[in-house]
Amino acid sequence: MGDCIFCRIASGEMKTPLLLENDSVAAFSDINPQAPVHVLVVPKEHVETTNELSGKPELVQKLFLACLQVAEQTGLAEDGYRIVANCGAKAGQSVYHVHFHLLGGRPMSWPPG
Ligand code: DGP
Repeated sequence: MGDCIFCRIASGEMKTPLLLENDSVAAFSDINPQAPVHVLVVPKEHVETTNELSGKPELVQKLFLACLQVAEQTGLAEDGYRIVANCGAKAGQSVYHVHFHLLGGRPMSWPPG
């Protein structure tokens, strides 16, 4: 997917500091942070939405474990954090390359707007 911004970041084509990288997953800070720590965890392969993850359980595991690892790395694990995945237009997904938002460093209310 040549025009996908997250493909370009995850592949290293677009220079963005990565907080975590392995064979399948990359993590980097959100360009428009909604919390003191706001990291996006993405697969290296182009997958559009969480719907398409249903046939990829190993990738789901890797993505989730990467979220937990970044939570540890960034000091969020002890105080708490939120993991969010927006799927589709009604959820407000704006980049159609699966990503988990890892948010923390401030109190958060529930439910979200
Ligand atoms: P969502 O609404 O769930 O699709 O969130 C997409 C997020 O991606 C949004 O919080 C802003 C972030 N984002 C968009 N373009 C870029 C980019 O080029 N670099 C980084 N680091 N984040 C981006």
